[in-house]
Amino acid sequence: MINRQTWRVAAVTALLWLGSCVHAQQPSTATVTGVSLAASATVSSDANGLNRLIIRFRPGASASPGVRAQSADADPARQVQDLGHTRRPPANTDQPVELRYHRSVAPRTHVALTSRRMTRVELSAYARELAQDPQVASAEVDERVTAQFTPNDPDFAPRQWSLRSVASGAGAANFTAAWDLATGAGVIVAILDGGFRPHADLFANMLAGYDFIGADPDGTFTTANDGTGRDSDARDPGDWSAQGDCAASNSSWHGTHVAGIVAALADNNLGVAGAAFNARLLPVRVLGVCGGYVSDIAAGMRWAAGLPVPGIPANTQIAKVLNMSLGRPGNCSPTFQDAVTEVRAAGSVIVAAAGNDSARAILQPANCIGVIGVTAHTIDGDNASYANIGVGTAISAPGGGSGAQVLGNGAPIFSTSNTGTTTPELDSIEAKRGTSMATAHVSAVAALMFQRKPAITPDELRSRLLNAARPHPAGTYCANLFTCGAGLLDAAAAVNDVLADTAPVVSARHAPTGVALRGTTVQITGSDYAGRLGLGIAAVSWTQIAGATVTLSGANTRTASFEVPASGNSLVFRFRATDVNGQSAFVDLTVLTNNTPPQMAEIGSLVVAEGSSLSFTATASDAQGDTIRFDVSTLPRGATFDGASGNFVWDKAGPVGSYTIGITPSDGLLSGETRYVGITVVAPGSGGGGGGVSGPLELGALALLLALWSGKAALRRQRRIGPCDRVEP
Ligand SMILES: [Ca+2]
Ligand SMILES: [Ca+2]
Ligand SMILES: [Ca+2]
Repeated sequence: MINRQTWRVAAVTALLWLGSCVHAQQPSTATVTGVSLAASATVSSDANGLNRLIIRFRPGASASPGVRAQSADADPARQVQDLGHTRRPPANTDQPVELRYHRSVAPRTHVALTSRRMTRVELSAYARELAQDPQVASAEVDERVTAQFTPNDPDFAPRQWSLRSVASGAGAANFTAAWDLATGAGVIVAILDGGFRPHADLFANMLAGYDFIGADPDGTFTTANDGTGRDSDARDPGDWSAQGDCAASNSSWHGTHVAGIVAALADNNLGVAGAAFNARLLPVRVLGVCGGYVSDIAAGMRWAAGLPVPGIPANTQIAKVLNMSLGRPGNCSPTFQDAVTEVRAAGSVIVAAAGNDSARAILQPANCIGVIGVTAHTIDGDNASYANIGVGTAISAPGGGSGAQVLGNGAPIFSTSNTGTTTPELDSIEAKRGTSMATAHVSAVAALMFQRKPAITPDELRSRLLNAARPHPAGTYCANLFTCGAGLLDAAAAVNDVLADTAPVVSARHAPTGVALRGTTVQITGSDYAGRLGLGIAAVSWTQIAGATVTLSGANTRTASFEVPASGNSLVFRFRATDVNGQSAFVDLTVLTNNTPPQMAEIGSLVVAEGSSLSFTATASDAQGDTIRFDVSTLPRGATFDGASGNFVWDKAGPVGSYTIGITPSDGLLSGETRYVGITVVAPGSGGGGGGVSGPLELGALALLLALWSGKAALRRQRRIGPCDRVEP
């Protein structure tokens, strides 16, 4: 163990030593505090101003107009100086700036210094101006490269693929490159979840939170499981349950796991590294046994953001980021939407999980207007097999597991947990997979962004976060789907987007707000501003990207309008703003029409003889006539199910036994109630009907059991919100 750690320190030293060649740091001081040194060096050089540019001249470019050099022998000093005379910085023209040659990188590529130091914004603008010159192929700020911080936590290197660069997998979120710029310092992230354990790799980052779980309607504390109602103790007593309102399960320690992804202690030679390891965590306990209530969760959201909740002491440790790795099916409840709107108005952002039902509709509150809804992808960057996608998904982040298209190795997400199966026992590091885990990664990036720009608004953060996402990789499930969000989370790109501030910032609204009524006119309005270069927006546009086609009036202005069509459940429009430099950003706006989920017909219980074939077709109706798609769970081996037609085929049923499959209809926005189909495979000749299908009455007991189960599941969906993870088997 000691040998291994010694080797790790040596490796980090070597990396920083290499880095020191670039930015002249003493390796002896860089070894221990690599991250703070790298970050502070970047800040101080910015503060003093920047003056280095790399200019690549085109072949044949010459020092003097009219003289065409035939080789790369043009005098670079003269070439650079002349360029400086013809191209001036766009701003502050009253302060003359000279360009002078510094050194060469390649025959036509030279480092030039400006006579005056500039801010990053000014120098970037000047580089753009230089690049406009016909003699110049490219011009860029000569950026400082720093050694990338590698924490010494023993689980970091072997397990935490999601935090590393794409060299670790196309789905990695590139936190290591971001850590030289931000680590979440000074930012509070609220974890609305099951509470926390005082894990040794987590506790130092924990603030005193609050337990929002009140008594159950019958006056007991079954949900809370701590014998008390709302109080200042946000510790997690365990959420194990016997078969009851929900399926029997061991304690999940879900809140502790999610919190560790965001801000476990890093570089402490223990466990994992958090993605925003210098952020502080505010535990807001809202999930207990079998989940939690919308009312408690909404109260916890308000409290976390510093808004008053009657009967609860005011929270002075205001969270700028609310992590909500939880959800339930259905339209965003008015209670949730009100909380979301108020929290955003107070300046905090809300990140929520799309859900793990393999469905084509995302859960609430992820689907509430203003929430950053997060689906999950695998190490390969493919949408995870369990992850919900659908209208309202903003972005995808690492959740682990197998892919919908690319099976992959199933690599999970490791984080802080506990060994107890019921009550808490020992600290541990455990693997989970889910959109819960993906959500925590996005919350961490939001914390990094807040650190570098504390005044960033929820709209700007969303715009930059999505603008910085990497495209879904070719060949993955989401490659050509708009319902998977903007792309894959990229922490370094998002922080750099905040710092460079060159991309436009966009947001969009519709009026009237809420559900759009058929036949009425709805206005959609985009807001935009150019980055700090201040060169202005050149063009804006509205286009429709999904839903029944409408005619847009004013599509090339900020406010467009359309008439709500008679069919379809949602319309999605894209607002794009392009600045005079050609940089653009877009935001997708979803307008929901009054919609109800599809209703699937009961199929009941079926009996088939082993080796015979069994087939049936799921059918469902939708009040709006929406296209219905079916998602299936626990398909028996060898059986197939077509989600578009609802056709189930099992050519050679077997082996003998009982099987249950769940089928969930979706209209692309809302999922209907899951129907369970019981299939009993019997030995041939034992009364199974020789391959035929028996009626439900022949297996009355089984049908009754299934009905009870279905009823219990429906009860849970009505009452409770569940976490969005899957425990590693
Ligand atoms: Ca309590
Ligand atoms: Ca650690
Ligand atoms: Ca519908």
